[in-house]
Amino acid sequence: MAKKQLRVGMIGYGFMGRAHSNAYKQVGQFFPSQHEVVLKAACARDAEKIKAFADQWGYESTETDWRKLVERPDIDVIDICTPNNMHKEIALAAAANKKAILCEKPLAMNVPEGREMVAAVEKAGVPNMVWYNYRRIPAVTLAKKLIEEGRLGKIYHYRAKFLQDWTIKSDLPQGGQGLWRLDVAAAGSGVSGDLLAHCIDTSIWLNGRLDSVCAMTETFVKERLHNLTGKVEKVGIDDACTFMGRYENGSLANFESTRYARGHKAAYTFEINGENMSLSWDLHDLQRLQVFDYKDDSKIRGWKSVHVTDNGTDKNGVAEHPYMDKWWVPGLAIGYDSSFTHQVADFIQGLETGKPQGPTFKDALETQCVLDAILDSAKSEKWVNVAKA
Ligand code: SOE
Repeated sequence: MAKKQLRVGMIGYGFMGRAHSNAYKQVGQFFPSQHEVVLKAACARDAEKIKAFADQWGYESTETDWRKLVERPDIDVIDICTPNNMHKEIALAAAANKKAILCEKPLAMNVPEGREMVAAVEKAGVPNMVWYNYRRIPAVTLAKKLIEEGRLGKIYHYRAKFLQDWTIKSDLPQGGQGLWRLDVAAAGSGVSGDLLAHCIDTSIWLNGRLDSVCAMTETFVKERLHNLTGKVEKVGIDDACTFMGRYENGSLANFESTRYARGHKAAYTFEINGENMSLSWDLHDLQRLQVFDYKDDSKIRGWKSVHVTDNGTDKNGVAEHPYMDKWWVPGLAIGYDSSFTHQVADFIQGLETGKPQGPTFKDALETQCVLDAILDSAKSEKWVNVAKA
C-alpha cells in the first residue's frame, strides 16, 4: 500500500534543526508506519546558509520567508526551530493554514503567549507537539512505566539538576548565531526556559502537577556585548536558577540548573524517592536506570543498575524496555539522537491512531506555567502558586 506523505517544512537550521532532521531521516527505517516523512522545504532568512543546510540534509527546496512556507500547499507539518520569540507568531500562522506543528521547547516566551498558541491549535484542530525529547530516552520512559505500575508507592521527593558550563566566558556576546539564548529579547529567559524546562517537563510527566514554587535566580555576568546594537548591554537572562516546590500529590521538588558549573556539559540527572522504590537517572549514562526496590530480599537489597536494552516482551507481547526492540540486537547502545526519532515515531502514531501523543502544546503550557511562576518567585522573593494551564 502506498504510504501517506508527511511533508515537513523546517524553520531554522541550528543544532535542533539538525537533531530533528536526523530524526525525520531515521524514523521510517526503524519505526515503519503508514507514513513516509518527506523533507520538503527548509527555511531561514540567510539564503546561502539555508541552501547549504538543505543540501546537507536532503530537503527538496528552500524558502527565506517563513510566511511563504506556512502557506505552501505541499507542506503538512511545520517544525519550529527558531529562537523562542518567533514561536508564537509562526505557530499561529501555521495553525491558521491548517498545518500540523512540531515546536521546539520551551513552548513560548511566557504563559500568555502559550495560551494563545494552545487556543490557536485547538481552534484549528491541528496535531501539535513540543520537542521535550528526554521523555523518550528509553530509561526515562521505563521510569514512567514503573511509576504507572504503582511500584514506587507514595512519592515523597523529586529532585533534578541540569548543569552546563558554556557561558562562563564573560566575553561571549549576547545574540547572534548560537548565542541568542543569552539575549532575553530572543529567549525570554535563561537557564530556566532552556534547561529547567526539560527537568520540569519530565517531572510533571512522571510525578504530576507542580502546585507552588519558591525560586532563586542569579545573573553572574551582568553585561555583555550585544551583537545587534554593537554596544555592551545589561544581560536580562537568568544564568542560574534553583527552586523548591510542592507537587499536587504532596511530594517535594528540588531543582537546580546553571550554565556556570565548570566541568559539566549536559549533566541532566533526576531522582525520585517513593515509599517502596527509588529511581535515578543520569543523561551521561543514559541507557541505565538506577533502581532501589525495598521489596527485594533484604540479603541482596541495594541499588541496581538496569541496563535498558531489549530484554524481551511482557505477557501481551509488548517490549518490556520501551523502543529498544526496534533498534539493534539486545545489549547494543542507542543515544541522545534516538529520543528525537522516538518522538517523531510517536507523533506519527498519534496521527494514525487519532490519540495525540504528548507533550502537546497544552501539556507544554503546564511547564510554561511553572517557568513563569519560578521567575515571579525569584523576583518577588516569595512562594508563588503555579497557574493552571
Ligand atoms: C543548551 O545548551 C541545550 O542545547 C538546550 O537548548 C537543549 O534543549 C538541551 O537538550 C541541551 O542543551
